[in-house]
Amino acid sequence: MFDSFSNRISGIFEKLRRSGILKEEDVDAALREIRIALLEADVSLSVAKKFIEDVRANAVGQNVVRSISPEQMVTKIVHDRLVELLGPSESISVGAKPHKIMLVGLQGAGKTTTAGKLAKFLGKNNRKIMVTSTDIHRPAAIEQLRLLSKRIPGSVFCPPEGENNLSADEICRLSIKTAEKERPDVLIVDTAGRLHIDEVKMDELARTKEIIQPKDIMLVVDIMTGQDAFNIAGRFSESIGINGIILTRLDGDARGGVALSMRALTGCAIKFLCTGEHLDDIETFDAERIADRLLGMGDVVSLVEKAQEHFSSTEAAQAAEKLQTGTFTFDDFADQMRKVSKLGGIKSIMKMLPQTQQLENMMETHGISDKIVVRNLAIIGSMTKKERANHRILNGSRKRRIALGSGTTVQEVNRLLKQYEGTLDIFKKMKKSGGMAKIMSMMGV
Ligand SMILES: Nc1nc2c(ncn2[C@@H]2O[C@H](COP(=O)(O)OP(=O)(O)OP(=O)(O)O)[C@@H](O)[C@H]2O)c(=O)[nH]1
Ligand SMILES: [Mg+2]
Repeated sequence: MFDSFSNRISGIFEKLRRSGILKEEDVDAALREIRIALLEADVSLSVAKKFIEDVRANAVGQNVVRSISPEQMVTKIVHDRLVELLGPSESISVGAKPHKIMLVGLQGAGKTTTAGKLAKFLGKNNRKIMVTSTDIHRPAAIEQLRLLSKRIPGSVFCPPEGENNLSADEICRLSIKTAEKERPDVLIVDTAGRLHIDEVKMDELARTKEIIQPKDIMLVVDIMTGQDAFNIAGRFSESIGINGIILTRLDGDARGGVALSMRALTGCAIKFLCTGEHLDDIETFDAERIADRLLGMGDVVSLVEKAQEHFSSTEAAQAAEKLQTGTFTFDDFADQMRKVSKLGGIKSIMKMLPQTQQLENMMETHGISDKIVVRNLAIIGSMTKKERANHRILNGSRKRRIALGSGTTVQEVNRLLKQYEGTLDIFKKMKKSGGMAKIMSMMGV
């Protein structure tokens, strides 16, 4: 979502880098361009203006010295101001049992999906999670969340199956009663969405708030809403009070200005970012990290965090060792592909890395995409152990047998071979550029 903004900013810094000693007109020119980049990213005018003033004041105040590279200096100042603009990085700190969280927002903003994601996210460390939905308005809305919650082991769902005719208030009261019995660490309450903010909706939400007494009321906002997001936040804030915002659909092509302006315009902190439809597509809002991402430094930290959930450091060490010694087999390749899928797919990993465009082009050249991962796994599954250990023995007849066994074609088997070799190539290049080494070292390898 921040791609074009981030590319522009990197371009501006690149120019500064070439300019040697920092002169006032260089900074002025850079600031003008940053201002345009902010506006193009859909950041509101007042926020962009204030941002540039802050950066300028700081740049002047710092009395830039010749020994520091101008680009480093301005990057640092812009980075720090961005962190400030984005707001404090505070997600939810789970407090006294049960920590009650209520989700509100317009129709289709992603509340129910987010309730499932939050349940999974907060359910780590063996926390007991209870999930409830008061959405009696949309048919099957409660069922939608019940199905999501089934994927969170040990979670409790209210209302129980078969209790179909309860009012929103009754569901709230039943949830409180159930929570007293089940004693969950966290209770997540999903509510109904409406196309527009109206009195009836607000009344119902106010009653839900009254009965549940949530510690956190999170407004779920689709980033595609654009500038209107600020009005929505304002209205919900006035009517029932919110103390955090969760932005969804960051995987789309919205320009990101909403994320940049939200705190400044509403005074309300963003707590989570959602980046897809899967239960794992949620991350805590970390201003430092986003500022890094915006300034083209890549988001290695969040990649590492995600990776750590799926790879153990010994496994990573083994993979690195194999890649270095050239003994990375098809078995390892299949293993990596499965893990990449678990991490949210190739694209989501690429987004977090610096030099993404370059790497993406390489992936394209080598025909690597999430769609064919499944077919590739089938192809590898049809290979013998010997073939998996040494791809060089794959001759025409072996390829035909594998294609037949996996329900694919010889062309696809050939394509996989090319990809496999391409992957080795990419790893080699990443290693050279320091990217892989950095990731590996952060993973404790
Ligand atoms: N791409 C993408 N899709 C998302 C994201 N979050 C939710 N969705 C999708 O958006 C659609 C609506 O999501 P819901 O969670 O049902 O939205 P809701 O706010 O509960 O909707 P109502 O209950 O009708 O008000 C679903 O198809 C979700 O899969 C996200 O971060 N990225
Ligand atoms: Mg819903």
